[in-house]
Amino acid sequence: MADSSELKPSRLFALLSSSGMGHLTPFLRLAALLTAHHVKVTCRQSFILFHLRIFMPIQKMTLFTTTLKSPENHVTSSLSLLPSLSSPPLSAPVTDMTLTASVLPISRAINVPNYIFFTSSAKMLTLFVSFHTHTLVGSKDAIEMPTLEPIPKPWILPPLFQDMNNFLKTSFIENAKKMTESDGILVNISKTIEGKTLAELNGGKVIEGLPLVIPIGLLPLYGFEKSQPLAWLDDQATGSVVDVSFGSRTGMSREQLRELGDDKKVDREDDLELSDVIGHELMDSVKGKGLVVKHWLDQESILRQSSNRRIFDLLWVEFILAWPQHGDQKINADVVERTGMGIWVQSWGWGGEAIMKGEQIAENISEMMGNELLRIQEMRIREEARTAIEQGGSLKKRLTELVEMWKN
Ligand code: G50
Repeated sequence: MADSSELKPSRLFALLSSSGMGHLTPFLRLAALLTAHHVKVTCRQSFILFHLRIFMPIQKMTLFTTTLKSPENHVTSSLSLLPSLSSPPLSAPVTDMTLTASVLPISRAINVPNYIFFTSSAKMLTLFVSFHTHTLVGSKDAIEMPTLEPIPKPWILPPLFQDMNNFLKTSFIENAKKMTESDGILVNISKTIEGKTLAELNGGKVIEGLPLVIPIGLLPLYGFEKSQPLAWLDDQATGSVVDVSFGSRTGMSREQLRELGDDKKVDREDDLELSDVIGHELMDSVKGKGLVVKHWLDQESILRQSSNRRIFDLLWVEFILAWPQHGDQKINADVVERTGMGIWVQSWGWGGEAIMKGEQIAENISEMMGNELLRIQEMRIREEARTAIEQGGSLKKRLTELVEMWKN
């Protein structure tokens, strides 16, 4: 326990996330951990939705793209106001990688160090920071990385193959080039999971002049992340429940949900009835067998509650059957597979590219569940993450060091 003199926050950290649960969730987890260090943390998303509704044709874009296009208005104003308004004073903003080019000049102007939180894998970071030095033109099937294994072209986010009129591509390149000017890059990953890639990044092998890449993962869940228990789960037999999560952004096509016609993107059509999104047929067919839930569910609480009653210290499901939908997800799926946290069936392609039969999905799930090697590796990673967040563990130490550095 801290003595009372330490309880008054002495410093303020501003965490600025991009939109999308894949960004906001790790940011909130980091914020929750930092508050244990007797500092004040302010955490915001980089825009306010109802502001944007006035100016942007939001129905035609995903929230992620909308945010990419609007940082100047929102992020920068909140960041530049902080030092004059805040007490305690602002020590260091920690900002999302998608905001790098817009926030770094402000941090320089107000004379505070700026850390970037890269909310993806270290492997994706290697692609991100070095992409502008590679060419995608030509017949090669992969982009060669200086010392790492080449990254196959089909793994690269499709917008990066477009010309420079594509906004995601230009922002990707602009933000990546600015990374070298930041004071450090945090990644929600551990040395056990991506030690080699982290060493390459920090050894100057990927790109020169990159600041220190600091692994702060795997970040544990914060308390208020947990959702309400589902009564339905209590009645299911041991080992009989498969958790299928569609993520926060990409809706599965109707075909993929067995009958289904149009593509529906949940973040654009939140106001639709559940049966309109996934179809009456599916709703009927799961009756008595399964449960379809429209609202946000926390996987960890579901799994903790689910019939096999294993104790889950962290977010993880036992294994991940990765099915990348877009963006950085194929590169992350490769990390999942290589480290033995799960499997990735590459031939399934991006979400929506092909319709996968239920049997194929089931086959892969059973194969994964029966794989002893996966089980051993998964236990190793889980154990490492648990000791890292315990008192005196490596994650605690690393965060303490960081906070001390930021305070000085
Ligand atoms: C979230 C998302 C779609 C998407 C990505 C997401 C990325 C991340 C890489 O994170 O690809 C990225 C970094 C900086 C940038 C653009 C993209 O300016 O919903 O594609």
